[in-house]
Amino acid sequence: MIKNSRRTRYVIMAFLALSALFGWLLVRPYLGQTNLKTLTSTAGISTVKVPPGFRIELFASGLQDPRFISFGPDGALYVAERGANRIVALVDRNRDGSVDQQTTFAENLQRPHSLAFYQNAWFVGVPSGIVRLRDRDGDGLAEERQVLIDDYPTGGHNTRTVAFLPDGRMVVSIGSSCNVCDESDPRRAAVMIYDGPQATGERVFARGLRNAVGLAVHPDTGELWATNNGRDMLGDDQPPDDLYVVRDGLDYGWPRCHSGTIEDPDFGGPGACRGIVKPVVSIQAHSAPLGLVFYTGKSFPAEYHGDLFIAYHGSWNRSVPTGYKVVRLPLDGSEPRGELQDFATGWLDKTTGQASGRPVGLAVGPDGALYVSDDKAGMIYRISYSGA
Ligand SMILES: [Ca+2]
Ligand SMILES: [Ca+2]
Repeated sequence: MIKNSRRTRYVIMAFLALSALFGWLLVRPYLGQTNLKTLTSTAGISTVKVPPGFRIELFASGLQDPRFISFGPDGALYVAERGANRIVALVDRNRDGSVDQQTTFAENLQRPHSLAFYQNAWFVGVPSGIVRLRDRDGDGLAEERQVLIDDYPTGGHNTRTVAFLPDGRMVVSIGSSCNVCDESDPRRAAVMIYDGPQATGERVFARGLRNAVGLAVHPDTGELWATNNGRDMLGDDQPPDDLYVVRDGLDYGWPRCHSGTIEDPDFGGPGACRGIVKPVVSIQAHSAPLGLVFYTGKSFPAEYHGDLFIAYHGSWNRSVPTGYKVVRLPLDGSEPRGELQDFATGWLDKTTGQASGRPVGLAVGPDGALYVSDDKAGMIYRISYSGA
């Protein structure tokens, strides 16, 4: 009797162990993928307004400090998930406007902020330099990792934004170490340039850019455009943040001159703005313009084609908060055709001064929609046009 019950117990235990093993084998391939559908909530976008005919929906949520975003040739949206020290790839398999597959492309990266795809590899900006990642066998995971640059000065503004010019030269923007000061390292408050994706031939491309977080190449002219965050502690409205075309060898003024015309009270003086580049447009001070993207899609109305979108992260030190929105600059080629205008607003509650989200990165999808990352809400939004 005792013997029989012991045998039964062994059989049950063996059965349970085998079941657990088979269950694990069945589930294992899916463990790297999260079904985000179950995590999504529309709470963060219920207050956001877009122009008539457009709609905004939640593409992804539950991300940790998502910064810049970029579509890969595989159609996945790659995200520099800074708070998780990784790059994730998001795929909308059933094309319903929200993610249903998330895979980790690369992890154990030190606070990645930017990423750019060039010649079959991703180039990622981290505070200390640039890392090159490549998925050699096409399984969605980067097994090849090369630290291209690892000697950038850290501290102060610590985002490093990487981009490629049409001729294959690599550029990286590096912000200042301080609000306003004389830098000892010429790589600070500058855009650096390299001969190509191997990061050789480092030199300063443009200087005097306090914190040019956003870089984008104009699709027709090949010019490098940048958003620049102006200095603080000169009041609510001075100096502006700016949008620039960044050209080789030019000086954009910081710390002596702001926005092409404003002499700094501490570092400026007569003649401080002589020879300093003027912005394409000036932006309300403390808006904190970050990501920018030229609209190269087809699904928005024709008047939007070739226009520029800019994400304003929003102010941290202004008496009345500003920013927290996505704006549009209508362009004819590279000439503004009008003023900056609001495109997506409502992350800032103007009565309480509280923000529900902070736009950071922008990307135009293969579907022509505009994708917006939000590092406060941990979300990515999709803005599409369906007709008025
Ligand atoms: Ca989907
Ligand atoms: Ca791989």
